Amino acid sequence: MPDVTPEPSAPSAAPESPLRLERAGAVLTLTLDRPAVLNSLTTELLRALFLALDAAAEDRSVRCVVLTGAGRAFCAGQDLADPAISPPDEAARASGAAPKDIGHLLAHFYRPMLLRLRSMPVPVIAAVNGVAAGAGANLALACDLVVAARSASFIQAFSKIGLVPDCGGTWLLPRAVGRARALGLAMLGERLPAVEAERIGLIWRCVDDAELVDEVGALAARLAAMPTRALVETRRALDAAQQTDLAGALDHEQALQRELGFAHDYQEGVAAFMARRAPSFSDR
Ligand code: LHQ
Repeated sequence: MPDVTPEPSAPSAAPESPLRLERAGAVLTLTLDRPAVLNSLTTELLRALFLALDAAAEDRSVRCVVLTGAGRAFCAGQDLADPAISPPDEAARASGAAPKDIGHLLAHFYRPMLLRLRSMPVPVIAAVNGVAAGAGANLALACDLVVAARSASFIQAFSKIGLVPDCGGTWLLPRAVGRARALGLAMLGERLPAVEAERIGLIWRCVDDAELVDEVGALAARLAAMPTRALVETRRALDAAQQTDLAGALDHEQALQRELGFAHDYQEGVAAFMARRAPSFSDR
């Protein structure tokens, strides 16, 4: 059984870092930490997030990652005041300054971070403590399980500033809630309360605000004690099945079961069931 006992966390990032890292047993919590601007994303924060995820992927003692926000918001998306993206003002335009290439930001910061997140070798939970807007909403939705506080909300804010959903939104939204709801959310950019997000299947669960931390802590500890490799192959298989027919999905399931059937966790799971004892999973 992996160690999932909470223990005092050691500070692992510089105090001025926009990302806070805390360890409790096998669970790593990453907190977006720019509360004054609703944890909006700068190149520095996106880079820190990528590096923290990458390090967690390499660290075999991490068996679950939780992503959350400091203060009253989860994340308000791209920091619109970041000089990396802000359009030139009138004076700068008059003197010939060209708008910034925001595609560059997507290519070099958002894309690697999101692909890193979606290919984590451990389950990732989003603990959505408050508003999640623009890229912040899709960052949450890219996690494996999304648990939101009742006061939280999701806003596809992109259309309000003349953009399309990014951070994987065009891919994630229709898969989660179907084309009609995806288009409604993305075109109108309205605030979707957490309870509605749960009702339409956009997120796993909505809980009372006061219970978010405990609920997510318990869920993370539970996932950390489960057969990690099987959980991650489940994510991959569900994603892959979106692009194949039934026969293709059956082939993939068969190949995965064959592989997992030779692995420790399956042997252990069955042995524990037969012996009526708790299993001790260790594959990752
Ligand atoms: C912010 C932000 C923010 C900076 C609140 N930036 N300061 C990718 C690549 C390249 C380009 C562009 O985009 C993207 C992807 C995207 O994410 S696009 C979407 C960007 N996000 C938005 O458009 C959301 C903007 N924020 C809002 O609409 C509101 O702040 C929400 C609805 C999230 C929350 O509203 P309130 O609860 O009323 O809070 P507030 O608006 O008063 O914000 C509090 C402070 O946070 C405020 O600063 P201040 O100094 O006045 O207290 C805001 O300016 C700041 N803030 N979002 N994205």
